[in-house]
Amino acid sequence: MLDLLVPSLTPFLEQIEHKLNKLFPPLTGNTQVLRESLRYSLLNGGKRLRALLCLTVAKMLGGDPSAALIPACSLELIHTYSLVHDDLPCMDDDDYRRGRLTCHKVYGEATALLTGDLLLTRAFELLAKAPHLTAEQRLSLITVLSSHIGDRGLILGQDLDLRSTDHIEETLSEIHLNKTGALIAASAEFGAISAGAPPDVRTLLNHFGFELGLAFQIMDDVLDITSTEKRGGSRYSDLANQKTTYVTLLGVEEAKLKAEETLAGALDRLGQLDGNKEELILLAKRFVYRLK
Ligand code: GRG
Repeated sequence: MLDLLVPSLTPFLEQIEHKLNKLFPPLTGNTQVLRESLRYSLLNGGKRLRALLCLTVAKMLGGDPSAALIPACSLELIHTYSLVHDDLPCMDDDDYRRGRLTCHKVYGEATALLTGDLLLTRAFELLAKAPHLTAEQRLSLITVLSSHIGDRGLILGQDLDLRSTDHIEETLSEIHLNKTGALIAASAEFGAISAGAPPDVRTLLNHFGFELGLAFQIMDDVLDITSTEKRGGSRYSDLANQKTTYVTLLGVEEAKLKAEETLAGALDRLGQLDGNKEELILLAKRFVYRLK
């Protein structure tokens, strides 16, 4: 198997988990149920790829790692919000996520809806109050995140996915770039903003993130068919839902090639940056090949 060990990954993962736990400790009283459902959804073994991407980019650009930690955590809140809502009966109607029952299966639909809303709201609150950053950086983070999850990003992607009736590659890549790529692009740009990088570097990392997100999603389609491991939902879930995927369009081998070419395109962009990019390159590969 690929040897893609990233030295900073374990300490970063520990910092992310520790901070998320500290931000959302167990509560009693009238917020108890909501807090339990939030903790159930957020603190349950996600790979934290978006947060890791933010921290790795910030490190690569020479930023203060403590400045990037809250932005990194806010990305995991948004990602979890999208998963909780995506699993609802009115969306993908999934019973399992990260190997256990989905939020609505445990807490009911209304609480799951509110849990997603809460994660979304608290993510922006965290950014508004993020320490070690200037007011301008906080505003940039909020602007980037809102534009990448709204109707020019994640929410648009989900809507296109729910509505799409044609089965062509162009539609599929538009869905993936918005639904998956936008938050990954925001994650890479978050690292750049936290490190105080100039606009051209932010833009380059944003484009890198979109392409990485597309590679990640194409590989997701491949792994849905080929993985022996039980992943987020269930194996063959795309097939069972009769969804158009890169595999149904291109076949497994071509789709895998497409994911690898797209990843190579993303990595090529990094050639325009100074500094040591090794850890970011390894993380991007781990991202696409879903290594823990
Ligand atoms: C409902 C507002 C709303 C948006 C839904 C992003 C999205 C749009 C839904 C999420 C479901 C989904 C299948 C997204 C595609 C991206 C993907 C493969 C997510 C899983 O990401 P991982 O592998 O998950 O990083 P972990 O569990 O490791 O965090």
